[in-house]
Amino acid sequence: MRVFSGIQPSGDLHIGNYLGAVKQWVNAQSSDALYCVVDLHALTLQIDPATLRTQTDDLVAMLIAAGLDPATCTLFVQSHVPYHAQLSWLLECVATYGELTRMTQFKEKAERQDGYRVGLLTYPVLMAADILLYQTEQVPVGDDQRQHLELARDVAERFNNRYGAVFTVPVGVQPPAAARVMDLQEPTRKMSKSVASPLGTIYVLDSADDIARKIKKAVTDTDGEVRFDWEHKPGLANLLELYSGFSGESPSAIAARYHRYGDLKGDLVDLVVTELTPIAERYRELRSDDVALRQLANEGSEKAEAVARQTYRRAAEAMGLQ
Ligand code: AQP
Repeated sequence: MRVFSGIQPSGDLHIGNYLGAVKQWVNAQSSDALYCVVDLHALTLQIDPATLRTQTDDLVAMLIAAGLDPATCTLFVQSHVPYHAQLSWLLECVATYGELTRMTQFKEKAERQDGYRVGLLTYPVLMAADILLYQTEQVPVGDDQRQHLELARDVAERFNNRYGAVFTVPVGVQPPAAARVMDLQEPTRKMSKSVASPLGTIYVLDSADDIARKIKKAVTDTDGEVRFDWEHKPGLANLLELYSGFSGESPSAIAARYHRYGDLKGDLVDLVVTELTPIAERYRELRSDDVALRQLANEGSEKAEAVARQTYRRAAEAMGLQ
């Protein structure tokens, strides 16, 4: 089963990225799985060049620390493989303007800034290219990527109908729990790298004290009853989803074992700290050797490029490029 997914080096990894995406990637890793640090996507928002370079290294180290083994799967950096940008252009000539302006993330992000870049509008096409280049069957992603994935499927089908069967049509897969982790202070808003929310976001590299403080201050409600109910108790439901993401138990079964919010929060702190502490330790070791880290990423990029080249050539030829 060919698996592909990507993550932007646009800030520190938070537990939404970890549970929604990275933990699934670790579970699905095999010689047929490719995971990518999508640095081209990070250019859609303002980012200092030195920061982008550092954050790309940080993220490669973090993905390995979280459990990806570059000897098992292919771990690489998107801009090292030029076919992503090249296929993206071909697919921009298949996708429509109407499709892109309907993307919810585009509308939300464009609203937050004046003079947004064209890349903010077209980046779902680049994401389609990322996926389709590898003849991907499954894309493990968080729930926020559903709409973009639907676009990748539509573009693949349209291309295949118009020019001949070149692309595998991928399906998205979400984890059973924590597919959309919400901000701990505003549980109706997604936990996010690009929106600063110091108490609402738990980072994988947070200290045990910070994790405890953030979970203990997480917004809940005043009725005091522990039950899993997204509509009426979003703060508590978010904590139960997090608990489920870390423990594997279902949110309702967890809720049934607790009578007090404080007890649930205390146990959740222990679970999160126990899982994240070794990842942070391993990350610091890996990050202390830049040369080895870049070597690993370069090896991954070579493996990825060999696959991408074949698909790109087939797509270009099908469209009439010589
Ligand atoms: N809150 C979340 N809960 C579950 N999964 C999430 N993901 C992101 N946020 C959550 C998943 O993480 C993967 C990588 O995401 P990304 O780096 O491509 O960036 P993003 O979706 O743009 O997430 P950010 O950076 O945290 O937030 P925004 O959008 O505000 O910039 C994806 O699989 C994503 O689904």
